[in-house]
Amino acid sequence: MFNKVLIANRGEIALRIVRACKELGVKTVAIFSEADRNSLHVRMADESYCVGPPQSARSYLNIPNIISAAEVAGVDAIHPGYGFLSERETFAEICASHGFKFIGPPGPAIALMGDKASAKKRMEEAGVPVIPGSGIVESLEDAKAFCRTVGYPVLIKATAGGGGKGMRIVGREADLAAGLETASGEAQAAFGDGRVYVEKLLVHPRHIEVQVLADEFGHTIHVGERDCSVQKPGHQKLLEEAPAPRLPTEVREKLCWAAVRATRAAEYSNAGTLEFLVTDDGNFYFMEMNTRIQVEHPVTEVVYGIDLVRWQIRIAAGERLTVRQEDIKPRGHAIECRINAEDADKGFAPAAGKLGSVLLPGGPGIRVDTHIFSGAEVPPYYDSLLAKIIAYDRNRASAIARMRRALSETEIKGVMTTVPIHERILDSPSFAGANTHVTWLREEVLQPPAA
Ligand code: MV4
Repeated sequence: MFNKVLIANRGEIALRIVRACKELGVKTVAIFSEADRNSLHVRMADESYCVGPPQSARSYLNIPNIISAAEVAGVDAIHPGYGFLSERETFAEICASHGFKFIGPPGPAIALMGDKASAKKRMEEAGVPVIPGSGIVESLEDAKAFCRTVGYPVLIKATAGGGGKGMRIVGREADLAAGLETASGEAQAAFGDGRVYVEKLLVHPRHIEVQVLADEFGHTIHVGERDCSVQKPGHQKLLEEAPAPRLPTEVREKLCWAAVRATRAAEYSNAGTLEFLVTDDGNFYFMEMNTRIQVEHPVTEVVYGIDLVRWQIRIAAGERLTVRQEDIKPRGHAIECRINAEDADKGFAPAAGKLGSVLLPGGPGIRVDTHIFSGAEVPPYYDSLLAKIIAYDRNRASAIARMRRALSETEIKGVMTTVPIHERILDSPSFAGANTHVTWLREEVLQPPAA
């Protein structure tokens, strides 16, 4: 086991990793920007180093300063958390070349999954369903021929895009040429790469992802699935739950095994998540693989009774994954609400400022992962996540009731937060009926249909 680990992150995930290290008897080194000098992860770590000014590019993305801190502190390993450098292959390689174990997958696996085209190709080779696509469009005639085979509506995507950027729906052949022109122009402007491809448009799919864990000896398991369909416009998750409701058992089993096959095909180790689009006809399609721990990992932890962050550290330290697939059985239901410093009534515009009184929920079946406290500064430089409230109970209806109770107890003065929109979501009959999908929030809650 490592003697000392540097956490190359901030906020709630940095605190989460510090806690996992402490429970393993591992010393912790925090890094912080000048804006985070009084942050909780700095206070909780055994040592801390300032790595630069508030701007991420000059601090949390400043590889030379982070590596220097690791050298000075004499750490054995570096945990990247999520965001920042967590999926940057070069960072993983630089850690290794400086003798620090990167707590995550091998660099080549990060690179393979970071390139959407290579990821999709590897999935097809592993027999994992992918969305039927045209491949890079070389001519209008080719595109027309593809669309005739799959039928309209179709979705044009930019190969350099991601997170929904550069997507355009085309409903009929007469609009295809203009759609391709516009999408390619926008992609060239946004990404410097105008290549586009066409896919069959999946109508109202759900975003369901599968957690996987693999040690460095080839032992790979899945740890069930999470439904992350409740997303803000702009493809940012707002609420996640496990297990995925309204998912037929045979679809769940096929989905999870496809994820294990895909992980094995990627020569992967450590924690990872495979994201799928799932349609009501029981089909599912690989979307992408995230080669990091995710924000929403706690809903999996509470339902399966497994500590994913601790396993990340143990796997990186060369331990065998002693959890067997047959031991993985979900108990109850968990929902996570992301409490962001954002105003949902103003397009989720981020808020910043000094917090006033902070009163966070507790009681049976409530976990709160957060770095905030009364009087804490919420800087404008980073993502707006303040806290994750995870409500766990024996079934979904009880978990919803428990989460509503927890939200009613939550007080965060000083900035607008997403507590009110979560209360609206949980009050929604279609949420209670698990009738959500990836555009549900925008279509049913933010812009509800005229009564
Ligand atoms: C799709 C789709 C429907 N059909 N592809 C958006 C982000 C990117 N990861 C892929 N996305 C989608 N691709 C086809 N062929 C619907 C979406 C989509 C979406 C996917 C996941 C989570 C949220 C989403 C919100 C809107 C659209």
